Amino acid sequence: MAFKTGFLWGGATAANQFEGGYNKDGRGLSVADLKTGGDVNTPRRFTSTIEKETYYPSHQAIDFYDHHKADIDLFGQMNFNVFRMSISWSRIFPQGDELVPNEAGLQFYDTIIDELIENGMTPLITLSHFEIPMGLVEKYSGFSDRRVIDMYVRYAQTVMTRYKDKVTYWLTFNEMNFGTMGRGELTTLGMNPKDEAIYPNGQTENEKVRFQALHNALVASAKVVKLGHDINPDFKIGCMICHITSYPLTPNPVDILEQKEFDLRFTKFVGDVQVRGEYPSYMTAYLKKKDSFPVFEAEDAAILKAGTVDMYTFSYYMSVCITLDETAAETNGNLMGGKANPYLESSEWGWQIDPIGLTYTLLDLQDRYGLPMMVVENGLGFADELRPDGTIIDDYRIDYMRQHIVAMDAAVEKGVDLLGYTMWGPIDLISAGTGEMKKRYGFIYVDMNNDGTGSLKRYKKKSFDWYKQVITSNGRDL
Ligand code: P53
Repeated sequence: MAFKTGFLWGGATAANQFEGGYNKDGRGLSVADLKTGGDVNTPRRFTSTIEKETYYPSHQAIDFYDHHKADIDLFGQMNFNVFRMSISWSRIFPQGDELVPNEAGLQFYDTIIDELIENGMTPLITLSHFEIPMGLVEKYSGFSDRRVIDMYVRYAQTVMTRYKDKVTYWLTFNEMNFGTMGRGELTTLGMNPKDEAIYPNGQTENEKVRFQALHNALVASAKVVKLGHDINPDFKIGCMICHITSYPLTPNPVDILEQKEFDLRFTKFVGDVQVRGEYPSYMTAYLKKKDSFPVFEAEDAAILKAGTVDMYTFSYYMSVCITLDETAAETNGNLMGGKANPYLESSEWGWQIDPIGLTYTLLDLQDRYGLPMMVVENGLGFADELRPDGTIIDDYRIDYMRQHIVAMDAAVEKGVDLLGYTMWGPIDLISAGTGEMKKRYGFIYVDMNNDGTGSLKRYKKKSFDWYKQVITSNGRDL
């Protein structure tokens, strides 16, 4: 096994899927608080106000807000030395455009960060994980208004300064590359939800505005990287990309080219800007041709150049096949699209399980950027069964993770500089894609149903002790 000493092992979460306490301590509404529950067949809806009879999973989530001490203790029992979490922006700036932060919100994170450190974990903090204060959505249409850049910077400055001696690892935006599709526009960019009502299903009628908002968010991200380095030169600040690894379905050159374009435009573009500090020519040409190239203010090119990231982090769950053949089979229920790979099996949610694809991806990224990397999400969503005796036998999850850890090891042996691994959802939490509870990733089972009912009691799954052993042996004992 090749993992370096001090390799970071842990788990990853996001405030809106995990915390709950949505109206505690003066917290303002975030865009995530207006997304309804759903399931693999029922898409989540966004409602412009809170409907009385409707279930919104983020409000309670799994109530980490009231369980944090015991939950963090459990992570400590598995010997985590890193814990990825996001700060809920609207807990700190309830409307988003205040000049002074909400002290009670900050105190909540003071407690959490101290508990993590006491339990042996270094925090890895995402500043915006699929959410933005609703105040900024309503008043400014989110990042489509340039003024929101300064509000994001003020928020980042507040928390980076407060935690400068406690937190070293920061990510500016989660899976920002969703902004290139008609998907991330609401959750990450905070564009006016009315647009989503008019243009459902990610149609691209407002593509030009969306790419302007994405540009503004890229400028905001770069400003915060620079600012973070001024606050503490030891900070390690990363991009976070949803790495949908893709293969051409056939050796037909038209499929090869189609896959290349998908990979560049969706998977690589945002990371290219954040790592290299400028727009790649393939995207500039593509956007100009479609008249969607964003307006650059005079200082933007210099800001992007000055704010390049220290590390490349990404989520890796699956791979997809790309082809021009529209009749090719899809995998069931995969909200990502992409075609089925005859050599791979899929999860119940249509995500194709591909450990070798992780070795391939790490090599590809090492070759492209040469930066230290972290796999900050990976895991298997599964409808686990809680047996009457209180056990959960999740051998399938152990298998999935074992194979992906072997795949990371193979990449490290081939020269990849890998800093750590935070698997997704060490404790069961709300699914981002479907809003349901049934799609579980954790080592810790949470007794809760899709409609939010349940005791919220925590149970250790079989994988709990397995992961502990993996960490204790630094990835040797799998
Ligand atoms: P869920 C789609 C494809 C890949 C990653 O996803 C994705 C998504 C969004 O559904 O998001 C990341 O919960 C995201 C997490 C999310 C996790 O993957 O849909 O950063 O917030 O929970 C898993 O199964």
